Amino acid sequence: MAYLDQDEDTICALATPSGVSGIAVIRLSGDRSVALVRECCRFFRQENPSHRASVGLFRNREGSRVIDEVVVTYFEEGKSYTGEEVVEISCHGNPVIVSEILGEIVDLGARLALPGEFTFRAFKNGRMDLVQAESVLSLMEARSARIKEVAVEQLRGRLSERVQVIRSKLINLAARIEVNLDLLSDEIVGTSASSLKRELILSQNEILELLASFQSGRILNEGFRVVLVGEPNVGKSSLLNALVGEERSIVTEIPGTTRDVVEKEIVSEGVRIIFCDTAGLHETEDVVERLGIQRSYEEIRRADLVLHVIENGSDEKFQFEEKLSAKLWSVRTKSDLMSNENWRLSEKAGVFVVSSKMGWGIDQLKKEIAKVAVPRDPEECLIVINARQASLLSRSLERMRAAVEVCENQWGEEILAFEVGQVIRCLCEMLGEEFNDQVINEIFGQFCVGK
Ligand SMILES: Nc1nc2c(ncn2[C@@H]2O[C@H](COP(=O)(O)OP(=O)(O)OP(=O)(O)O)[C@@H](O)[C@H]2O)c(=O)[nH]1
Ligand SMILES: [Mg+2]
Repeated sequence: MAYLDQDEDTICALATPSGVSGIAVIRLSGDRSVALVRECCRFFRQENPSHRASVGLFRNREGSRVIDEVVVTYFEEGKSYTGEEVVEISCHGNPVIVSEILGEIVDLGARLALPGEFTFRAFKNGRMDLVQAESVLSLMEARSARIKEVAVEQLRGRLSERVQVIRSKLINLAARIEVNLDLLSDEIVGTSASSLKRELILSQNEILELLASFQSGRILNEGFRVVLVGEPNVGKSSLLNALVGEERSIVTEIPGTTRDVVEKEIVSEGVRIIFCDTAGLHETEDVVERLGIQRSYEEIRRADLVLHVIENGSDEKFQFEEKLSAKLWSVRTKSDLMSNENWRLSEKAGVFVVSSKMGWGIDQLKKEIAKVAVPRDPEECLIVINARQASLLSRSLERMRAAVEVCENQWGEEILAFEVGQVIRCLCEMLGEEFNDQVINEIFGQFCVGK
């Protein structure tokens, strides 16, 4: 698959899911789009106004047979999604009709589009940068309201703008370093060194901030893993069921009921949260239970948040052997059986007190989880959600740190100019101003055909 080699063709594809539907939309892009569609849609005029739809019959190219009644919408070059001449044909949503229409168009000389080729053309024609193109994919794959919100903002260019601002500051800085290089005056070098360093650190912090948002982005994308652990019979499975609002995990009064990891994903406050119920942790000779406990530990290592579930009134006997990278909260269950005194003490100690049986404290716990999963702040939509972008930001940060070090140690402006230049290159690569075939194939190959 090579997007860059196939530039001149007029491309076509079904833009809606295949199968039976109300309507299906077939999209064409390229400078022969209108001419090709006119061969089959005689009602469709050559001198159409842009964004105007017209209705009529789609016939085979000999004109001998009607394939369907269709609506054809024309988008002028420069005013379309791809930036090229685009025509969209809306037909009845039947795969037979779709394949007949596509067959006619391909026979007339259009080529079936590669996955994501429409978006690739939008990128190539400067309708969007690479960050925006990637946001189209995120937008289509978004499985929660929050990540969709982030993707829409990226499509509108908010993240790109932030990267451009950082880059233009660095370009300005690089220019001033060049001037210093030319002048080679000790005095100028001396006075500007401290201000250069200040500015470098400011830009470094801006890059760091963007990179740090990738952690939130990862959680938005993959979901926030909350693992329920504790001794047998303390009410872990009951708590999972109460949190997800269905009888997902088996509950009995027999200790050692849960022996495998039971997962359930919900969306709370627009954030995907994956709850994992685990086997109760204790010393046992039972082979199946031991394997289950091993899995509990594996889940603890993958967790973003561990809920240590403790039964009302009992002590926190259980100790985690290894240092946890995830957050750890204590939850006291069965509060319906709790004495007032015990309740008071637990609340004071900052642990959550819940009753799965009565539903007490469950909503509050869920809200708190959503809050820590992805904190909301005024810049909440400026979140990096793409691994390629994060890795380029991470490379920029490395070079930026090197630049600050050069500045601090006064190792010379030539090296400084080189390092700043490297940061600028990484940011250009992020926006897609520098790219290679492989990167383009990887990015657009993830799209579906027709987008
Ligand atoms: N009164 C009361 N009983 C509860 C509550 N939550 C759980 N139980 C009871 O406690 C017992 C154990 O509950 P489970 O949810 O199966 O406990 P578990 O921690 O998953 O147990 P294992 O899977 O064996 O480790 C069951 O009899 C539940 O009905 C609660 O909030 N109040
Ligand atoms: Mg259980």
